Amino acid sequence: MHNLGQTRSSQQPNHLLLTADTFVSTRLPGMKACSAIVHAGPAMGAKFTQYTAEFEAGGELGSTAAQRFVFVIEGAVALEVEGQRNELGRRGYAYLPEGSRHRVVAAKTSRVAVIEKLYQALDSVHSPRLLVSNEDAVSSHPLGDDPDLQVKCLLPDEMSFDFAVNTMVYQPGAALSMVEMHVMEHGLIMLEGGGIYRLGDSWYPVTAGDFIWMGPWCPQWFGALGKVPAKYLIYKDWNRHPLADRRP
Ligand code: UGY
Ligand code: MN
Repeated sequence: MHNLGQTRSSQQPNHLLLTADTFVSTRLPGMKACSAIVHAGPAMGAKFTQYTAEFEAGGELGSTAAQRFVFVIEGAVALEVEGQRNELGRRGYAYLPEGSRHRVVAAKTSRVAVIEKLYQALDSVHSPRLLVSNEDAVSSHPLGDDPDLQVKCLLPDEMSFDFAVNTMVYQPGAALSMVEMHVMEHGLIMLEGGGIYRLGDSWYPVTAGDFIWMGPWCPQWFGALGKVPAKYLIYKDWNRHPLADRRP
């Protein structure tokens, strides 16, 4: 089906919506039986890269020079790092510090959200350690005073981390209480349900499988529609001075 050239995908200067019908797979160096749908990266102005890795059973990610965060959307992978083997099932995730030699090998056909960012060190703060966990093990808290909008912070609340990754779950009808405009950029994967995302001056219907990039200060608001909760995984740069990456 060619849909006569129609798609919900949209590329704008301060935001990007990518829907599954426009995904194109590519192979990144070192990948074996695995391909990447690259959603965001420096080529479009982002200071991080995010891709969905699609593994065949036994497939493997390549290495990275950056910090890496992986979240298992579907399937299961083995993470080999620091002489240990960790099984990551659905909603399992890991933070891998810059320079940590590791392997991510799929136990079966799997889809994994991968976020990579060059680390911005702080004087007198130790860089973060390896972290392996599962979203199910993290407790949630309401955003503001709305119990129908629950947030889970997957990384510890420590200055050493220069980015955050959270999940957000909206009960049907729940919405952000304000239009946010902030210095941080976002990479977002819709995991379940859907609704309406305001990005800049446009309102987009969005659903599970969509990816959104929001640049710094991009006006943003979301309201959940439908009969099931809407859930997304969201990245933001965090804990660093706005001039931190402008040092000559
Ligand atoms: O963390 C955030 O900035 C989040 N509330 N943004 C969003 O959901 N678009
Ligand atoms: Mn935000």
